[in-house]
Parts: sequence; C-alpha cells; structure tokens
Amino acid sequence: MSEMPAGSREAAAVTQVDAVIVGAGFSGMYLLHKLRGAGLNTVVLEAGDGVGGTWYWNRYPGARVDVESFDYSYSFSEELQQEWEWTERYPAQPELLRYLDHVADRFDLRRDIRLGTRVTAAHYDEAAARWTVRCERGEEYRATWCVMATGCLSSAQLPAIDGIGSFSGDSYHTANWPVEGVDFTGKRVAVIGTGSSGIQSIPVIAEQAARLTVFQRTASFAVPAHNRALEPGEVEEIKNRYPELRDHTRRSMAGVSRVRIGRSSVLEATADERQEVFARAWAAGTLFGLVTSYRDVMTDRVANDRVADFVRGKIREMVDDPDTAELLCPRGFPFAAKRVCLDSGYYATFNRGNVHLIDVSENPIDRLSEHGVVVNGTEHEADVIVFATGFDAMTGSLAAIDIRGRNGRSLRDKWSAGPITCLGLQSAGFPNLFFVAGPGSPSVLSNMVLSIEQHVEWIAGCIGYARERDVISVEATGQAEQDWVRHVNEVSAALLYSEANSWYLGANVPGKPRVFMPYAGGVGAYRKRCDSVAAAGYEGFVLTGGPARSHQVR
Ligand code: NA7
Repeated sequence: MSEMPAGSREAAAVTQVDAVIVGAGFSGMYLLHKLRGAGLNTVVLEAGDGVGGTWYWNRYPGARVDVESFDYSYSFSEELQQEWEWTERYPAQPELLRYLDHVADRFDLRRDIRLGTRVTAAHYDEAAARWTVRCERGEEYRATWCVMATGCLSSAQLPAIDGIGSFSGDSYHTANWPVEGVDFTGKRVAVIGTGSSGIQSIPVIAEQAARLTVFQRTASFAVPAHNRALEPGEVEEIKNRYPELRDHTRRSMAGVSRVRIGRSSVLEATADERQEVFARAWAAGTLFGLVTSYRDVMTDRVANDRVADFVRGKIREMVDDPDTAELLCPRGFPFAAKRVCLDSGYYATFNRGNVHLIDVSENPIDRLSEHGVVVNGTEHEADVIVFATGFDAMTGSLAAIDIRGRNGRSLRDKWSAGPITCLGLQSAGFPNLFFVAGPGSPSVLSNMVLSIEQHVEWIAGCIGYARERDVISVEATGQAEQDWVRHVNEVSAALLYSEANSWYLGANVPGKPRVFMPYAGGVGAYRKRCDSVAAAGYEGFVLTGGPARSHQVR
C-alpha cells in the first residue's frame, strides 16, 4: 500500500509495508520468498541494477565460487534443486548469476524487488515501533521489520595509495566490474592484490594482456581447485542423495558435504603418513581439505606449520623460477588463518614470459602516477590497473547505512570497538532489525548459502512467532549479546586466527578495530544454539506486546 496524498512530495514517496529487506542476493531473495509466504507485505531494496548480490557485482575475469556447486545452492525447494543443472564443480560467476536470476523468476520475486535503490538510512521510531528506511533517491519505506541482507563482502575497498586519482589509464575494482567486461588484449595491466579475487583473475588476465605486473604485499595460501565439468551420472547421484547430503551439511562444521574432520594429531603422524594425508587433501581440491586433515591444524602452530610447509613445497614444484617461487610462498602467518584461495592456474601463470611479480611487502607502493604504479622509486607503466584489494568485510555494508535504533543510537557508534550481536542476528537497542549472516555468526567461515538459509529460516520463524502473538517488537537483551560475544571470542581465541592480519579481523581496513568477527564454532553447533533459543520462546530476546497486550511477553 502506498500513501500518496496529493501535493505532498515527502509523503508521496513513503510506502508502508510489513517488512523491508536490504539486498537482493542469496539472502534477500530467499527471505522475500519466506516472508511473502507467511503473508507479509515485503519489499526488497537493492542497490544493483540486477539481483544476485555478490554474483551481480563480482564479474571480474575468472570469478568463481570456492564451495562446490551442489553445496553452494539453495536447499529449501526440492523442485529447484532437482531441476537446476550445475555444469561444474566450481561454477563461474555467469552461471551463478543465471541461477539467481532463475530463482528470481521461478519464485516470482521481481515484483517486490526495487533495483537501483541504494539504502542510505534506517531509523527506528520507538513510539510507532516502525523502521523508516530511506533511499538515495529520496524514497522512504516504513516497516515493522527490517532485515539487512547486505552481504559480508559487499563494501569494496580501494587502497589508501597516494595519487590514486592521477592514473590516466582505466582502473577497475574486481567487485565493481563493468557489465560489458574489459578487453585486455595488447594492454599492459597491473593487478594490485593477491587474495582470492587476484588469484582468480590473474591467470585469465595473463592470457589476454601483453604484459601483466602483479603487485603482491602478502602471499596467500592457495590450494588447487581441480575444477571440472560435472558428469551426468554424478549429478544424478547427488540429486538422489540430496536429503542425506543436506542433512549432513546442516550438522557439520563448515556446511559442506564432502569434508570429514581428521581425528588424529599432525604431530603424532610420521612424515610419510602426513605426506600421504596432505597429498590426498591436495588432490581433493577443496578449501577445507587440508585444514581438516588433522584435528589440530587450527589449534597448534607447530601442527599448522607442517601444512604450511607442504603447501610451500607444492608452490616450489609449480613455479619454475626459484626467486619467484620464494616470493609466492606465504610466510609469517598460519595456514588458513587468512582465507585460503582456490587455485585455477595461478601459480603456473608465473611461468609465463608476460607475467612479472613485484613484491611490495617491504617497500610498499609509493604512489600511482599518471602512467602506472611507483614502487621504491621505479615506475611500472600500465594501461590498466585492476584493484583486487578486497572489502571492508562483514560490517562495511552495515556501516555504510546510517542505522539508528532506540533513542536515536547509531549502530556505527555502538560497534565502534567491534560488532556486538546476539547470535549474529540482532543487536540490543535495535528492535525488529535483523542481520543475515551478521558478525558473530558462522557466515564466511562456512558455506554461505547454507548459513544464509539457516538465518533466513530463523528470522522468518521469529517474525511468524511474534505476529501470532501480537508482539510488536523483538529485541536481543544486552546480557544475551554480551554472553554471545564472550562465547564467540572464547572460541576464536582457542584457534590460530588472530595470528594473521586478515579481513576476518578487520586488519585490512585502516582504523578498523581488530576483532575476530565470524563465529568459529561450526554451523552444526551454531544451528543447535539458535534452535534452542527459538524453542525456549526466544530466550535472550525481549518480545513486547502491542497495544492490546502492552505487557512484556518475555
Ligand atoms: P582480500 O582477500 O582481502 O585480498 C585483498 C588483497 O589486496 C590482499 O592481497 C591485500 O594484501 C591486497 N592489498 C590491499 N591493499 C593493498 C595495498 N595498498 N598495496 C598492496 N596490496 C594491497 O580480497 P579478495 O577480494 O581477494 O577476496 C575476498 C574474499 O572474497 C575471499 O576471501 C573469498 O572469500 C571471496 P594484504 O594481504 O592486505 O597484505
């Protein structure tokens, strides 16, 4: 319903709905489907000109998912998972976007998605128990429920390098890639950044470019993807086994079906046994194979070093020039303490004559000049610069919106020393505001689609429970979120994550507080916790009744 009294410009743009969802990626689309099914008048506001979120924006050459397709897909609809045909283990961005477009059409989602609509503010009106959500072009939405489905890696970061505006050639951030693509033929290309986006794009750019110069500040650990087409028989088998596979993934650590955590210690294994186990994990081609090969890879630095040594050995085997190989060998932080990358020809690319690696760990990039990248006084000329420089992860897309809860308190202020949430789902002082895959939930440490589905179902369940009972507001208590934050910290403190400067910790963003943001306790344990909170009538949350029941429900 739109309120459009004649003559009032401000009121003309106000739309009343039951729920506003910010973001039309995997999260926002499924949530729209769920809330609509529960009878809520729901709108999704999406900054992009298409649906797909991460897979709409990250169109850089070589962009691929790093979790196997049959895991990295919705499980909520049996028809959908039976009818969709994944072509590869690790599909590329166009296929993922086709899938998400298909979902939008199949579930008739588009009529409630407003594209090209960037949300700038969300303010809670306590008296009315309603959120007012404002958009860049002035539209306003008022809603009882507001859900930030804004993604963990959606606030792209350009580095703070001097002269960034003075480069006269073309430049692109991997997460803001032009829809029409970029032709690198005959060009001198500079890529800054060697995280996952750099590692995926470099081999593809190298095939086109006349010359490719890679600027590496920190070498990443990458394991082979062994990507390949899925065989028809294999697909059929997976489809037949979906109930069992999905059930396993929901109770697992990382939310993927083919990984089993090793029970023994690296340190107790002989060198030969270790080598055999690592080689098997390497051959499997998954993000999680090595890290789960033994139980102590993420808890014991010496155990972790054995894995790191194995990977360094593999890099030396793959890269012909010994000096380049040494530069590509990650050092100084544990394996998997930064996100592991999947390699589809990355290391081998450095054997090409047109590819050059510049180490900027000791001597950082001085500045960008009109003609290229200056390091240690030397100008490396380029026609195109690609920034594969990552994201203000997990909180960046929330901080970009002026979110104000009870008493006008801003979420940015509340989180100035690090995000504080109850289960990654809510933050006290912000009633009826939910986050999908928020900080404090397994999110980026897991198969994102599985974690998103779990959050969407929990949020929809909570809203349904509240509506059945005339509850007008649901809000995490300060005590519950403190307890949860303590638990999140305890779990990560027992692991090696804090020994690397990663985006998990916000270490890649100047001035960002160093706090480990995701929940490392595993999706199975996390789901149990969320389910028991719900089963206990949303223990740790205050449910406040409407005018007819103005008492506190809990
Ligand atoms: P990442 O993993 O954050 O990688 C960003 C890269 O950019 C990383 O190598 C950074 O080096 C590098 N970087 C950032 N600023 C600079 C400057 N100033 N100079 C040189 N190098 C710089 O982002 P991605 O997009 O690759 O991947 C994000 C996630 O998306 C990934 O983990 C997957 O989950 C999918 P640093 O390591 O900070 O030294």
